[in-house]
Amino acid sequence: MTETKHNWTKEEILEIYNKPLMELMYDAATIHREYHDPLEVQVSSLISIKTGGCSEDCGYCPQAARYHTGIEKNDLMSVDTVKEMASNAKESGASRVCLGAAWRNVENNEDFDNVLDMVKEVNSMNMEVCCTLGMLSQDQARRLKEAGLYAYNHNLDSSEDFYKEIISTRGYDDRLKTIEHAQKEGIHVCSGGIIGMGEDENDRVGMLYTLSNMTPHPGSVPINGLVPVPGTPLEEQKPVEIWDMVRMIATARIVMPKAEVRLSAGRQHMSKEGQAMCFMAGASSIFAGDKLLTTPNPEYNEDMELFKILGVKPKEAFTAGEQPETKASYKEVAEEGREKWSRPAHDIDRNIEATEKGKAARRELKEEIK
Ligand code: SAM
Ligand code: DTB
Ligand code: SF4
Repeated sequence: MTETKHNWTKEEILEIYNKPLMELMYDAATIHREYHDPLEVQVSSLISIKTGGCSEDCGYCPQAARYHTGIEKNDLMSVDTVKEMASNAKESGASRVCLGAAWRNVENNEDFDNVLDMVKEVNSMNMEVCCTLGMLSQDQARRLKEAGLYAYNHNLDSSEDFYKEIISTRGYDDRLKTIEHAQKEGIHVCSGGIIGMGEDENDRVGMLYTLSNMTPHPGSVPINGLVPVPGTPLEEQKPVEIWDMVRMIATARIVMPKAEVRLSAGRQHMSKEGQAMCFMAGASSIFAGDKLLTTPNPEYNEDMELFKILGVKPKEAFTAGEQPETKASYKEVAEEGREKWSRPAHDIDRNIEATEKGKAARRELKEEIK
């Protein structure tokens, strides 16, 4: 078996990324077969438990309150609704549920208590539970783990350099700190990013460099193609070329052989053939269901048709790790004081412009209502 390596250099990763595509796909497919059953695909279902109204300025995100994207701010979903949605997802073949909240970071409040109950309930349905709630303190990670959390999604999104051109309200170091908090509690880390935001190949490689030098490697690595949402600063970006998606997936597969490499956002614009190439190049997981968090995703029937054509089937839960045990102590808050997160607050012209446009659009709406 090819050894798992944690000291990749950027040069080595760049060389892999730039191999002739046919060679790159073959190498990735070979490694994929060493570590995984290529006929199994992990199916993960996203539930947006708290949508919109987010304080951050992430340039790609339709849920940032400051942009005018038409996404309404909702309250936290009820535990019962989450249970029902998870049960439907399980019936459709999903082995993992990912609960997403449009938060900068977790606060120790009633909403977080409810999220912990959601985790406990979905874990008791024998599904892998993942959360993506923003930044987490060590004690919050401990409570999530004790509630029964299997994985935590926290994306690096891009290289450290390019990150600064996309987000000004949160820092890369804080993202890394949150990942460390999850890892310390024995929670599987899910971390990847987005391509198609205007980054160059060095940024893509830079992100894979940071991820592939973590010990252990993230358990899953979502590769998202940017969904360019009107009203966001990145609204005019062209959908990423399928060849770039294949290259990114194949490179992730080679440098992190054990990870589930997830073909994530952007499938709505991909042909069946394009997606098949991504699976051939080492993708081993998808988000299924006709909605991601707020944007469309292929219909369930379309995915099942593709699985049939390719001869693949959904993966069982807990094949890469044990099911966590829920402990009553998840209800106890141990930490004193609040974690301090950085706020770099540099200017990003594109984000400032989109914010101004958002303000103007809201003023116009108010006038119309009067
Ligand atoms: N608020 C939390 C956070 O930022 O960590 C969790 C939710 S956030 C929406 C989760 C991830 O979704 C982001 O890190 C980003 O990688 C991805 N994402 C958001 N908007 C996207 C878009 N328009 N296209 C592709 N991926 C997107
Ligand atoms: C991830 O890497 N991609 C998912 C999940 N983790 C949370 C989210 C994609 C969001 C796409 C834009 C939207 O639907 O709002
Ligand atoms: Fe908020 Fe997360 Fe969207 Fe950034 S990516 S605006 S933190 S929901």
